[in-house]
Amino acid sequence: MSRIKMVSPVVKNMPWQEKPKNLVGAPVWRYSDNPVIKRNPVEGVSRIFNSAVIPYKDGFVGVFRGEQTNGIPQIYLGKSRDAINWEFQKEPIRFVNEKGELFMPPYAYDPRVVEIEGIYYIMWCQDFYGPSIGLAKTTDFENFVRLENPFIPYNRNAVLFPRKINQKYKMLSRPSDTGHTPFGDIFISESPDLVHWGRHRHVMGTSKYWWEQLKIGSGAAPIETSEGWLLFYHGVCLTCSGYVYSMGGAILDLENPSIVKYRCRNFLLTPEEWYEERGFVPNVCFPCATIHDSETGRIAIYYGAADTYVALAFTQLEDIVEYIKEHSSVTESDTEIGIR
Ligand code: BMA
Repeated sequence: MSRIKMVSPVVKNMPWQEKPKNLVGAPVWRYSDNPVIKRNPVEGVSRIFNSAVIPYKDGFVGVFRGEQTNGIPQIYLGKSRDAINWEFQKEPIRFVNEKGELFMPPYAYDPRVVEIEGIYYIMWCQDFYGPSIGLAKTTDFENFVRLENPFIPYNRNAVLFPRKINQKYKMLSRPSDTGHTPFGDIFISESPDLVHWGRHRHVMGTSKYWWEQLKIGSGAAPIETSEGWLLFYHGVCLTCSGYVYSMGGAILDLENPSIVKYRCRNFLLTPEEWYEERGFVPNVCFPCATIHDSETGRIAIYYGAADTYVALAFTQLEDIVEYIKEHSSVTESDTEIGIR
């Protein structure tokens, strides 16, 4: 019986493979048949990567970053029975405004999806006179209504918490610049209605550990556990041949998530396999979602690989929380409330 509890629904049909006996390092292991989404997955789309999935009815749905053959990313809907084999819609998701009129972002990438009180919210990065965060809601994955853009430019890597905290919606994000931002910390903002955002707080910045020394950004929606919010995020290192994206892990305070309780000084996953090291952008592991089961503590992590594929890795709640705690190194700027 696990001492650490996950506060979320039971997902009996989630994908899973047992931990390999010869695993070294962090307790995160790759799916043996990675990548789960390969090149040219849909007519007119050359690559799908950096995408998010969620249980829906008796299967799964996902919002996928589809790099169209004209080079412009849009978000595509996918459905699956097993969260491994996906069927994609042939056209990008058709977003409308609150009057029901077509309202497409000029481009859209790196989507996340979160359910709060029966409504599914999708967040992504889009042009709003510069890269910024787009937000939409759906209840049926057929009709997608855009809400106000939560933040002014420039911003990326937004993800909502899967429930209100002290009656407020909370969203992580990573302020940035117009291009391949060479800096960045994770912040949190709150809203009573998903329209008005404020009470911005700093959550965590880069660290002295080189794999995350350049910038970081939130990844999958935080998972509620008895130890705090378990966050998988990305950390970036600058090398003489470009950026390297790895996955890190932290645990945020449940009631006050701008406070970092534990933060793992080691990466949890770093580019090692051919599909992570080789592709449109080499050396990228970019987590955007998890599927997790509170009964078994199993966690499946979906991550973009080399800006070319979607790959899957697994971990187990107790193992990963213990590993993060054992290798935790937090600074004053992590553990303070985050306002100056
Ligand atoms: C970031 C984002 C991600 C991408 C990464 C590596 O700035 O644009 O979508 O995976 O760069 O190219």
